[in-house]
Amino acid sequence: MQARHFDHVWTGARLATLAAGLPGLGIVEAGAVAAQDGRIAFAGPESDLPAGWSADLVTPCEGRWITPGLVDCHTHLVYAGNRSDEFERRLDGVSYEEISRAGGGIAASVRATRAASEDELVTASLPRLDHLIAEGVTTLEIKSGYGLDLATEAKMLRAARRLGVEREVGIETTFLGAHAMPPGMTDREAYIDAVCAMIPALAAEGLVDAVDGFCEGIAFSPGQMARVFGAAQTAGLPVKLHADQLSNLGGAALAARFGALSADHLEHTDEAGAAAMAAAGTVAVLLPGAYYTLRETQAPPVAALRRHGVRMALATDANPGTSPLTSILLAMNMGATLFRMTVEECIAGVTREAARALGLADEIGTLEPGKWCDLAIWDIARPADLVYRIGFNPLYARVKSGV
Ligand code: DI6
Ligand code: FE
Repeated sequence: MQARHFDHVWTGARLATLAAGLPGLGIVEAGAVAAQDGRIAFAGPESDLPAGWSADLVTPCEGRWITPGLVDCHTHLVYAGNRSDEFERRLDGVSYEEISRAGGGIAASVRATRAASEDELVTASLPRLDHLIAEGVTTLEIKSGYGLDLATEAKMLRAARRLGVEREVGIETTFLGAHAMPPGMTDREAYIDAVCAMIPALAAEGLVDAVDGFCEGIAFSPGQMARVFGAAQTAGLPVKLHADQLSNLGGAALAARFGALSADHLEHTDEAGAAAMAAAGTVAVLLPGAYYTLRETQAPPVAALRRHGVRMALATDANPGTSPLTSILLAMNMGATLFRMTVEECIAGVTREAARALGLADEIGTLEPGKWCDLAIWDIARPADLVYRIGFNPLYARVKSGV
């Protein structure tokens, strides 16, 4: 029998596989990973590699740790303009709502994003993307929502897709037309009609992987979001929701009712919401960057989510207003320190569970044969170092689809 030949093998590594069948992080000491045609062909104890194996390329890892490539499953990475002036005004005591009423906030980003060309959006977003990539991110989700008209939403989504061509990174796009009311428009139901009409148009262009909305007193009601979700389902698209961030409108339960991939934020979600999410298999995406920036005091109900067996992911929510955060490592630290998530939950939250939140659980998020060979290789003593340190990046190497 011919000995097995691989494209690339990483040897002498310690693996946090996150594999479903293994307890905790699925740790394998003295491990190896083998890639073939961009996918993982083997991940496990080096001694279990097939006898007589060979490879085009062998990389000795010298005891370094390998995790699945990190997944940032909730970002608003594509936008134009700069709102650090609003940050300064908030430090002077002006509230987010007052800034919003004076034409700032989301409306300021909408003006700048409408005025930018697609090329300018790509150029403005690349440094943010590069920061995530430098921390081992191999897949991220990017939302629209700073256009609020068909042409600009399409431009944002095209720019997001192009980022995945400019860099070796997987991009999932989400249409967030129901983010805020467009400047100058006051009839919410009429705008929701327009959002519902945008969905098939954008989907026909292949620009949309999922549909999201902001369900909140200052944004859209559960009834309005249900209409958007109905249009998404008609177009065959999965949904997700900014739910219960500032108040409890039953957003988590609404998301669960539509079989949402995820419900995100959840600071004000109650026991019934957690139970509904568990029953629907909807992932809880926790966003400590926004909680921190807004200096919120009510943390999401992590204990209830655990009790009900809801899967928890963590993400940056990178956006120019409430979470100017482009560090997934800092999001992990905040998940632990602010939300009391465990090290295991934080690491699973940016790998296996983040993949699940994107509907990609069969493709990425763990070190298991058949999945894309997306790896982050770390100069760390223990996995906890990824969560514990603040402002330090121990990434040694990053691999996307075996390269
Ligand atoms: N929730 C938020 O907090 C942000 N968007 C959302 O849906 C606000 C984004 C911004 O201020 O630009
Ligand atoms: Fe968000």
